[in-house]
Amino acid sequence: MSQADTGESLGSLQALALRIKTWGQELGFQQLGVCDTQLTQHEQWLEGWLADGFHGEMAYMQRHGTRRSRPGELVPGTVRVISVRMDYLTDQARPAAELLEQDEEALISRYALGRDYHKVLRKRLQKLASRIEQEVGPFGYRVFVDSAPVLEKALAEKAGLGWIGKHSNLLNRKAGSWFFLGEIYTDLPLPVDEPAINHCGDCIRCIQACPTGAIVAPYQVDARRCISYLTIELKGSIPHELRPLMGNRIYGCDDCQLTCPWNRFAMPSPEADFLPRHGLDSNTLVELFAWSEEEFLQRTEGSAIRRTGYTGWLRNIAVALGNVDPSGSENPAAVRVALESRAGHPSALVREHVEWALARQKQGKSGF
Ligand code: B12
Ligand code: SF4
Ligand code: SF4
Repeated sequence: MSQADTGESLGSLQALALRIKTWGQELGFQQLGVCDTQLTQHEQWLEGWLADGFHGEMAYMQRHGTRRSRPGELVPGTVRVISVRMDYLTDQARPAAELLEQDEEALISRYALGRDYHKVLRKRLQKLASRIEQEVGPFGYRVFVDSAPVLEKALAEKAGLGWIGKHSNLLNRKAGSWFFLGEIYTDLPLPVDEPAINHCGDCIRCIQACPTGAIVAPYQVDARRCISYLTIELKGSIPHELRPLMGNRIYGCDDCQLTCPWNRFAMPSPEADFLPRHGLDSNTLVELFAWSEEEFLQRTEGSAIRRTGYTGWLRNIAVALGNVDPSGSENPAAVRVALESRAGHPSALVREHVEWALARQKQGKSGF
């Protein structure tokens, strides 16, 4: 290839990268960046995290060996990753800070109030890939959102979308951290973007705010203590010592993000798909505990909440009901009656958590 050809193809790849950014915005992504596939340092951190057992029962985190940290091993031929961000914060939900103050209300993390993000992002990423294909012809690519062995935050940091904060989420000076990530692995040698710079400084607010002490060191989350893991990923019994610390958080947890100063700059998402469904931002624990399995399946259709399953859902709410302070409750009998109504549930997991919750309620004021 002559020098002129090389210059020309570089120029056209640069122009293509700019056009991809514009198409990304048109498809509803707030940001898009490109990085190479070199993740050596992150691979070491991932290995350390696994060696410490911080993944708990998430066997899928270690199942794929180095394919998670080496994009070219997962999809041969990959030389670049197009990383995207889609914001999910809504200003039409009851504020989490308000719900945290009211222990009889159910607190569902912000990301799970609306439609399952996997579906929303995957569809748009596929459209973006098809748009690129129209322009350049057939090319090698695969789209990912969360479900595959991909180090999404590390790639997004490299692609300039933000930095991995001490709570281990990706955050951005202009947008905070209330966003999802997705990627296109590709064989197009696009020009790469500048990695983002870390702006956590001396701040340790997220570490201090974590109710269960899950951020065991800056940038290191022991998932086994994280309420998000306990309420979503863990299939069995929730460790007794952590239950009282979970409060009314029944699906996921946002405390480390709620306290982060950079989230002052987060903007509400324009996506109607992420608006709260079925009043999930404003139900009492007693109301949700009364849902039958059919109601659960119907009201969580197309929602990420399905992941925890009906028994997981009841398990989580039982813990939260146990955590209602009877001396501060207007109707402590309603909490007890709700728990007793499930005391004979066919699932041993549910029964065990209900028993624990009833015992805690009986302790009365002294238990809180
Ligand atoms: C497993 C997982 C979890 C687990 C474990 C969390 C974790 N920190 O790993 C659990 C169930 C706890 C979880 C919870 C949540 N998750 Co999650 N989760 C994932 C998943 C599938 C993999 C993450 C991963 O690779 N972990 C492996 C470990 C090693 O990574 P890490 O802890 O982030 O550590 C990195 C850095 O901290 C750094 N590092 C590690 N040690 C050290 C040491 C030093 C000194 C330094 C400098 C750096 C450093 O390197 C590591 C590798 O990059 C991703 C999707 C994906 N495929 O990437 C979504 C993902 C990370 N989750 C997401 C979300 C939204 C959440 C929750 C906010 C949901 C909620 N509200 O409940 C919480 C946040 C909890 C938290 N503080 O992390 C989003 C995050 C978006 C964003 N803005 O960053 C993702 C990207 C999904 C998506 N597609 O949008 N999650
Ligand atoms: S999501 Fe909640 S429990 Fe998990 S690290 Fe953040 S504050 Fe701690
Ligand atoms: S709360 Fe502070 S330390 Fe934690 S991620 Fe935000 S800026 Fe970084």
